[in-house]
Amino acid sequence: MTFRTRYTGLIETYRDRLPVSDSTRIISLGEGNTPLIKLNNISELQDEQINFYVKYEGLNPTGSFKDRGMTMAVTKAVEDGAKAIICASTGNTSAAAAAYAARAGITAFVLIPDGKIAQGKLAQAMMEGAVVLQVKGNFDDGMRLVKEIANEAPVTVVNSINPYRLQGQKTAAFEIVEELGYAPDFHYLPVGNAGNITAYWIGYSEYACIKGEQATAACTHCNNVCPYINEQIITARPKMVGYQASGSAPFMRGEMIDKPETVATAIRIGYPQSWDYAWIVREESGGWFDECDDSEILATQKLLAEKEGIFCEPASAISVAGALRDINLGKIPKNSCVVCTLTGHGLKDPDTAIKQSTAPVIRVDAKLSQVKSAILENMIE
Ligand code: AN7
Repeated sequence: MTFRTRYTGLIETYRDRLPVSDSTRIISLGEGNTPLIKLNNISELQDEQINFYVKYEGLNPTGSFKDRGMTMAVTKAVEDGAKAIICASTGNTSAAAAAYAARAGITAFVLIPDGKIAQGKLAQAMMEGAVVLQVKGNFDDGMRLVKEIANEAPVTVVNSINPYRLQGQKTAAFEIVEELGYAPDFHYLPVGNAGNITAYWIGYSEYACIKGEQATAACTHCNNVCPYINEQIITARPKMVGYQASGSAPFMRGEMIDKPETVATAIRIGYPQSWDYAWIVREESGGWFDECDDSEILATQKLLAEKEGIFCEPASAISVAGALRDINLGKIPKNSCVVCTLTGHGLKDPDTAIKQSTAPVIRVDAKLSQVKSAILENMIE
């Protein structure tokens, strides 16, 4: 019997492609290495013969893709001697920041929008010992304050304007390529600040890069010339497709918006921090931006749970909602390979899930006869 090597996180796995040295103390919770699940049961996909996968990032240690960026950002903050980190967050970044700060033994300050953060995320930040500041305003107000306070207090910002975040997050693209053996034709993501779509593009571009050439104009890590590359692993990169919630869709409006609204609170963002990068990604990849309304988001969240047993949070479902719509519209050629990132776990937001569940919970007396009749009445033919 050969035993498997213990998986110790994405920095160890990709250390030759990340800005760490042999003496760096790595702050990790075993993030990354998430499953790429092929969807089988959704009928559109069978009809159109699409090879359709979801990258289930909800299975990271704190339940979202933010862990990939946070292991890197907190590792570097600690290496640089930081005693405290700070972020504004719609919820998932704060949960990840709190966890990795706890792991490192430093303080996390998190600014969250008033009343618009899913319960699971708040519970995480509180349990993990973050100092939670509930700002009377939205994410964009919090982000503005974080940028201002960084000049006034000894705190390291770990929002995705911290370039180490995107370096950690690019590893999701590496994992996909390594499992498929090639890059997908299309990659769909929810877009809030547009950090993640940029990070995936950097990842795919590094794997497609020839030594000494510019990987992508979005690559800030190594002055656009990546020193780590000695092998071109893929020759084609995907078209990157970013979906926004209709009430929070600055990329569709072509300008920042002041009062973003959506049930998908994770992406309730009007001033995306990676605005310029995201346009570069669209341009270089030949992809596009589009939007879905809240009812489409929730219907797809439910579809994924009911048909495939995959429970993601509302913001994550928008990637699949968009891809299914584009497939129905004939935008995706037959036999294409499509990957959608499911950015966060459904357990993050139990309230929204329960509110939209139509199936009644059947109350019974603790009697065999009642359980039996409930079963017989509800058997699916
Ligand atoms: C589940 O936590 O911005 O486009 O403060 O939590 O990289 O911003 C969360 C973003 C998608 C959007 N899906 O990613 C935060 C925060 C989920 C998210 C996004 C977020 P970006």
